[in-house]
Order: sequence, then structure tokens, then C-alpha cells
Amino acid sequence: MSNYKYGFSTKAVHVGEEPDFREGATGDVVVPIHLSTTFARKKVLLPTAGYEYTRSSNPTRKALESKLASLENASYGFAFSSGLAAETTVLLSLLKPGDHIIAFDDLYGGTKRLFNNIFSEYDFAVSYVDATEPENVREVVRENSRLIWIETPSNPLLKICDIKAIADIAHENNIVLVVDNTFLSPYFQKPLELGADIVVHSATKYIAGHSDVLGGAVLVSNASLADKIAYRQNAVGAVLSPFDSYLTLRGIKTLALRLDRHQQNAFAIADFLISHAKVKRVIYPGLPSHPQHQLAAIQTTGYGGVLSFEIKGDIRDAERFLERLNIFSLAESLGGVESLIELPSLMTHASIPKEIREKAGITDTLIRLSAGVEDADDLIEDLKQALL
Ligand code: P1T
Repeated sequence: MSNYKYGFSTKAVHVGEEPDFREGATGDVVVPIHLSTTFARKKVLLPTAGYEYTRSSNPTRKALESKLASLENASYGFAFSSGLAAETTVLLSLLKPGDHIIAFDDLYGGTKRLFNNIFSEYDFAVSYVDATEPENVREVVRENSRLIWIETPSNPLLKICDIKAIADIAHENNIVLVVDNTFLSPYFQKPLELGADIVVHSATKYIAGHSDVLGGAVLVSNASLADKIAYRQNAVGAVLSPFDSYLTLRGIKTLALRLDRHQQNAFAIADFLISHAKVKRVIYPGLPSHPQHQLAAIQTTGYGGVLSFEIKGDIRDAERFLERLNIFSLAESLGGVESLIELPSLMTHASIPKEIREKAGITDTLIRLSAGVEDADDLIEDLKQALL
């Protein structure tokens, strides 16, 4: 099935899962879960049917990788056992000791931990900048800069970076631009089309969509980058299992349906919170009050299902509010069908030192909410009773 001929949801349902009508095949409309870790050959010198060992390649994972690539309009897709495994494999594919990374200062806490506490031990320098202003990125470019790493929208402050402008700066300086597209998924944003070289995902979130798979993905269109990543995917071995590949394939089929609903609920919740007396501020890229709303409107086809807000009072007030909720689960993660809510300062971003966190705006009363696909009225009633 051609990548470009069909619309997003047609590809989400069919790519990688075209029925096999060859002699002896069963014509499954859903790709089987190929649990075999090894694949036999008839004779030593005869080629295999394309598979040798599941770490290198597996038919169920391959179906997922081709579906993911088709949705990002990428030429190559790779699936990993977590978002951080995908990130680690990208870093190991592109960096040599002594290299310099330029990173957005608002990133998932675990990504910062990977840069600061793991890769820094191997002599990689990282400069964090406010990449909402592309010129800040240009200012820290060094001779040894190899990678620019951004999230947009970012986690948890939902800041937007201009992918095209940053890609231009990257390419003028022979630097690779990586965009973490977890918060919007390819349904709402396609960074490769805007000039990014590599897209990474925590597939744990919207892509798999049901809070039952930990997964990661890397998408590229450049063949030499793809070769490097393919080599390390196999050599490092942090691959997605066949069963998790199947669950992710299953989840992706409803990606567009889910995201439309996540976004609809996020808008309804943002509208409710914005006029509530106990709410100090609401951060959602879909609101005209968001500082980069205009950029988001041009760069993306939607604003996603995550919003952050600050409540009045102190951390005790935040705790009381969170513990009074009935439908929202107080939990890390986002992008599942169930609504989740969390306190970044104590949960997802607790690994960032307090002074840096607070300076960035991740205060003790900043709350991050992932709108699920439940009924908006029920979600709003739940928030209303907990804010009383
Ligand atoms: O959890 P994992 O699948 O390894 O993905 C890491 C990751 C990468 N990028 C972004 C933007 C992320 O949000 C995450 C994981 N984030 C959470 C678990 C969270 O609650 O924010």
C-alpha cells in the first residue's frame, strides 16, 4: 500500500496489515503475533524468508514499523521497548565522546536525566536553551554541536518551538534536528515534513493509547541515518516485543478518532478552568492566550489532549485537589483513553533540581492533565467538585 496515496486513518488501519494471499497463507486481516524468537532456514546456504532472529527483525514488529513510518510520512520506522530506549539508541547512533548537544530547556524529566546523569558521564556536553526563540539555539551552536533536541509541545509547560526555523539553523551548521513528537502524534504534527531529521516518540502515550504498552519509536527519511539506527537497534537490543507490537498496531487504528476526542475534551476542560476562581492560569496551545498559539495554528493541525494549569494556594491545596478527584487517576503518563492528572514537581519532573524547576515555571501548584476520551461533562463535574 503506497504511503502517500491514502489518508491518515486508511493508512492507520491498513499499512503493514495487508492480507497475504500467497499460496498457503491464511489471508488474516490482522497481523499475527509472531512470538518465535528465531526463524529456521531449510539449508545452510539457502536464504531465509527474510527473518533470522527477532532482535534483528520480527514480522509483527515490522508491520508496526511500516505503519508508523507511513503515518509520519517517513521512509523508515523503528520500534523500541520504551521511549527512553528509542532516545538512547538515537543518541548512541549519532554521538561520539566530546560532542555537544543543544536541548530545549523544557523536556520530559526522564530525557533530561538521560542527558545529565548518563550521557554526561561519557563526555557529552549539553546546553539547555529556551528554544521557543530560535535565535537562542543559534547562539549556543559550537564547532562540536551534533544534535539539537526539542519537544513541541513540551512536557509539562506545553511550549511550542518553530520546527522549520530550528531545522534551518541545524542544517546551516551541519547539525541533526531531533523532534520528540509524543504530545501530538503524527495525526496533528509531522516534524519530518517541517525539516526535522529524526522523530522520536514515547509510543506508550497516544500511539498505543490504552496505558497498557511501554514502547518507543524512531522515524527517519534519510537512508544513512536509517542505517545507523537499524544497526544500533539490533546491536543494543532494546526492541519492542511481538506482543507489544501487536497491541500498538491495534491501538494505532483508532489514533485519529481518539485524538479528536482527546482534543475536544481538552478544549472543554480548558474553557471550564480558565474562568474558575481557584485557577491561576491555564496553559493549552489551543487557547488564543497561549504565547505561541499562532505558531501552533500554522505548524500543527491540532493542539492535543494535554493541558497544564496552576491552582491558587500552596502544595497542600494542590494535593487536596488531586486527592478529591474520582474519575481522573492521579498517575504519571498521558495519552491513554482514561483521564490522568499529576503534579510534575513531585512526579514526572521530580528528577530536575528544585531551583531549576521553579525558575522554569514548574511550581509546586502546577498540575498536568491528560484528557481521556470519557464524557466531557463528567470530567468537568469531577474537576468542579474537587476544586470546591
Ligand atoms: O516512558 P517512556 O515510554 O520511556 O517515554 C519517555 C518519554 C519521552 N518523551 C516524552 C515527551 C515523554 O513524555 C516521555 C514519558 N513521559 C511520561 C512518563 C510522563 O508522564 O510525562
